[in-house]
Amino acid sequence: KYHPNKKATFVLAPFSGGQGKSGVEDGPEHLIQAGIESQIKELGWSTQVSEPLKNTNYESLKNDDSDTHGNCKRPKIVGEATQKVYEAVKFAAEQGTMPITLGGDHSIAIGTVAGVLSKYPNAGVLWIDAHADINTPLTTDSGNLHGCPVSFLMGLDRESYPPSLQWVPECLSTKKISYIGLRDIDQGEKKILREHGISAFSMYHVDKYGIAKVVEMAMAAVSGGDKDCPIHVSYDVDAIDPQFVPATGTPVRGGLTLREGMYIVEAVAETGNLVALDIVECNPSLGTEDAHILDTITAGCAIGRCALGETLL
Ligand code: Z70
Ligand code: MN
Ligand code: MN
Ligand code: MN
Repeated sequence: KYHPNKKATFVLAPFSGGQGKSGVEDGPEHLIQAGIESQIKELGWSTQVSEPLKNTNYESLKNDDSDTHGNCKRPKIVGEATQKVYEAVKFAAEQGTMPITLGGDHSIAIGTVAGVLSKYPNAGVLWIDAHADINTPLTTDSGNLHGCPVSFLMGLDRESYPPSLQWVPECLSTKKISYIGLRDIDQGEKKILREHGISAFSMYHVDKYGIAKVVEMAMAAVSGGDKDCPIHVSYDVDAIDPQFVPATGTPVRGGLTLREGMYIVEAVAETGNLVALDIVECNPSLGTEDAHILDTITAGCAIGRCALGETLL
């Protein structure tokens, strides 16, 4: 529906400043090396590559201990990098292409979601993750900004934002997001989810209803009755169980099977309403053997292919 011409833009976001572990900045290169772009071309898409963080030096700036604001770690580089990703995703969407952003840690979704919503203001967001990533600068214990992107997009606790993130538009309504795969949520986050009545399907719901029903309910929740509602999928690979996706910063046992993880994006692809995809938190440095890295990267590629229609007949 939204992409009859099948044009996609790979937005590379090799950024790790939203959390402490290095290596996640190598995710985009590994996914490209593994052939994600050529695989999607084989599905009939034409592709281009955008590198908004090229010639930046965030990995060395990561060691600047003075870059803090309250409890938040590295707000300056997160603010700068996400703004660059925002411009690139916005431009790709305005050109009528599907932005496929390869992370990097999940803080970059501040840029991707804001960019997509500037082109499609009524888009719904499916946040596929073991974590809710909805801490605010006031609730975060870790200070890691990859645990906070959703709250910045919603403008929660706005008065607490570091100056470098005040550019973020308050663009995401609490009614336009639904989570799938949750199983590791902080107390402060639970309170936010409850108080705002945010749609969320944990692993408990996946077991109770099955993945097909959960995806149907999540899409209905963000679409508000509009069968043509554009959908942005922000996919943290740690939603999938670490037995399939071990090389990620915060593995949590009891996750989605690889097939359940693929089904989610297959079902979105089937609607024709997908307008953007993020694949984040692949960290090749955290594989303790080569098979861990291969499994993780090939799962990332599979998510991309399924979202762009591989398994539709
Ligand atoms: C925790 C925090 C998180 C990913 C960890 C964890 C957040 N709620 N997200 N790994 N991908 O630090 O705020
Ligand atoms: Mn590196
Ligand atoms: Mn996560
Ligand atoms: Mn995440």
